[in-house]
Amino acid sequence: MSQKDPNLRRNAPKLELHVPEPAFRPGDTPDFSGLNIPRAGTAPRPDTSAPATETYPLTTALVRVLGDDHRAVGPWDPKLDADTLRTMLRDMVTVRIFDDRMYRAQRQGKTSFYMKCAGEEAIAVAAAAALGREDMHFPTYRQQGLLIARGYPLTEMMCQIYSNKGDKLKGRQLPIMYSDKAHGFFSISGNLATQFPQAVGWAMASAIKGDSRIAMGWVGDGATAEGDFHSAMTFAAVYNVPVVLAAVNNQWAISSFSGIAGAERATFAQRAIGYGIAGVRVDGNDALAVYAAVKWAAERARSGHGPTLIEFFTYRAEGHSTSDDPSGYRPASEAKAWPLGDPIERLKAHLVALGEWDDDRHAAMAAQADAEVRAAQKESEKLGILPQQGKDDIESMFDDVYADVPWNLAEQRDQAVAEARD
Ligand SMILES: Cc1ncc(C[n+]2csc(CCOP(=O)(O)OP(=O)(O)O)c2C)c(N)n1
Ligand SMILES: [Mg+2]
Repeated sequence: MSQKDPNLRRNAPKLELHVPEPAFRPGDTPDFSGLNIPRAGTAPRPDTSAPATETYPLTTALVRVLGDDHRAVGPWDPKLDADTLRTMLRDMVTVRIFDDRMYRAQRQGKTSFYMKCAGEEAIAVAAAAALGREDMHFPTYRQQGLLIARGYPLTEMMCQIYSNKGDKLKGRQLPIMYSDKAHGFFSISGNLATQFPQAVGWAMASAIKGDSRIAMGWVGDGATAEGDFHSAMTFAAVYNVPVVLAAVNNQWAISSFSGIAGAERATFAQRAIGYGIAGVRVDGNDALAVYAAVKWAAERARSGHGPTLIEFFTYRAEGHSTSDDPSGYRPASEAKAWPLGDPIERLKAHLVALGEWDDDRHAAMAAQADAEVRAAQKESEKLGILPQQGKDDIESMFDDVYADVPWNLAEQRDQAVAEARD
């Protein structure tokens, strides 16, 4: 810039940008003592018909039900019976075992890819329990708990992961990108945040048809920075759409920390208020709080009081996927230092405190879940694993795309089949 440039104001302070940096990097000792964690039972529970603006205090608070003594406390206590709590615990344990086995299957070369939800099991499992079976989820890749809690066969999930002969999606989707309409599980899209406008659109259609089913859309903290998040929030507010919108804030988007998506400035739940939408911030490692918040938002949606944005505050305890190594960008001890604990241990301790559970019953339940997962794995592996995938049915790549295969694709197909034969 030349000194004669009239835009150069020599005495004015230089403009600067702020580039967010996570508090801890590899080698640092993570310290979460500065984190504001309100006591369980202290967040108010407004009526489900309350105006959206009245939920503002809930967007900076943290809805927590399970206290340090493992008892349920406060107005958000959903007062679930012991059988429901045990079912949620079993589903969460199954998710974790399933994740561990599929992670290992990837390391053994049986599949190309897998994604765990370690530390986040309570969110999908309790949300599945709180919503009706007929309601529709628009999930991301970290809500496998929805399918498991809805009783979707584990073998079907594994066949999809192995892209084998039992894969209903015929290898057309990345492993773990399930789809099953009958279980209210919309096809997972790898394009982040598409889940929000799709859930809003589906819920609008449900209302237009005079139906009573609602939708629940899911995104991560990183995905809230996508344009789709904002256009969906606008549509949801304008048409008072019967939808529950979940932002799972596990604080990481692969190697980017949540500050890059705006978390240093405001909570993700706070954004709701700017759109005129109800917002709630929830301890995502507290299965009872997750259940209560989803139930509240669903009731609000069903009774014509519109959408809710729920931020589930949690921590991604392991890598983003099998392709990721988090030790390159955060301290290895960070997950252990995370103060909101392990959602499975917390729900287990609650049941024990109620006198409805003990270590022996827990071990027996976990052993049974493990046996179910192993049996499903054996069954699905009979239908093929990655190294066995040959070129023998290469022509199937062209199926189910066009009703009448265009001549140029038919030509390519025949050429590919001929080459595979050689
Ligand atoms: C539109 C789009 N941009 C980028 C990506 C690549 N990508 C896949 S997952 C991911 C991180 C998402 O983080 P977050 O939304 O916090 O969800 P989390 O993985 O933590 O559950 C990114 C950047 C993508 N799939 N789609
Ligand atoms: Mg994230």
